[in-house]
Amino acid sequence: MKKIDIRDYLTANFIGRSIEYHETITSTNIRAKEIAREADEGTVVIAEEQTMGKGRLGRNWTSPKGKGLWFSIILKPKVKVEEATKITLIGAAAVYKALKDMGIESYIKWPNDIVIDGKKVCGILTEMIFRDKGSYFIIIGIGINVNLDEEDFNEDLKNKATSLKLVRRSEVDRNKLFAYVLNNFEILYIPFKEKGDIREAIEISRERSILIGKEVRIIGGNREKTARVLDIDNEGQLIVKYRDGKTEALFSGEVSIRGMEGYMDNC
Ligand code: BT5
Repeated sequence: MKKIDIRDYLTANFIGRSIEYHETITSTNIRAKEIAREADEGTVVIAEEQTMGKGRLGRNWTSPKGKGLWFSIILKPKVKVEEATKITLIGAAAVYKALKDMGIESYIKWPNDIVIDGKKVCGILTEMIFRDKGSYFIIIGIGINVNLDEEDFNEDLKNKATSLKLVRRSEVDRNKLFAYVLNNFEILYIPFKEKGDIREAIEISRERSILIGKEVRIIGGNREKTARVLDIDNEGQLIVKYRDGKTEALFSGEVSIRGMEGYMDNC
């Protein structure tokens, strides 16, 4: 199996300039948290395989060996902590743009999924580490199903997940895609790091949204409600309208969005 080598493609100045590579690891997010304090901003931890890959809210992330891109970026922005959660949208927009650079069209399912043919091909997990005096680091973990085969997905995932290889019917160059994600991430991240400006990522998330205009189920805590998705606002919140006519702006941390029948059946 070829080790990750992105020297030919990386144009970013600080994102991905330092990479910690592992054959196997529990979770790149866990490892990134361990080294965040000493690491330079933009340091990336990547692994061929994760044995305890993490999704949001304690869920699992399937990460078979050598077939995906499972990595975490360490970030140290100076913006207010309330702004920091929006970084997930920068990750989503960067993956969308990188796939486009590879000639692959995709959609963004707010706040943290990339979707092709109605199935999830990438998930993003943003975590924060709080330090003294209100300072913090961010770990943005990105998992992309690059060359996974049908048999890499268990029964539960088969109808809601796919890989680039399954969509394209041929292998996709992991090195190129990895570098393209890092390059695009840096371009979108710089205005955010400097002035909290996330407009371009929001615009992309809106333009490529698979949710806007759809009827969805909103799952949060023990509640499940049906609503129509109206928009993504300039703060990166999802604006929904319930059947009783009330509208609400949802923050990314609090909910999961599903199609009426399954993951994103009505797309
Ligand atoms: C996510 O959570 O989508 C965040 C996934 C983040 C993974 C990266 S890999 C590098 C870094 N290190 C980590 O440990 N994590 C990050 P969520 O929205 O909660 O979705 C999780 C759900 O997606 C699971 O409950 C499954 O239903 C589904 N799932 C699990 N593995 C999948 C895969 N490989 N492809 C598509 N769907 C998957």
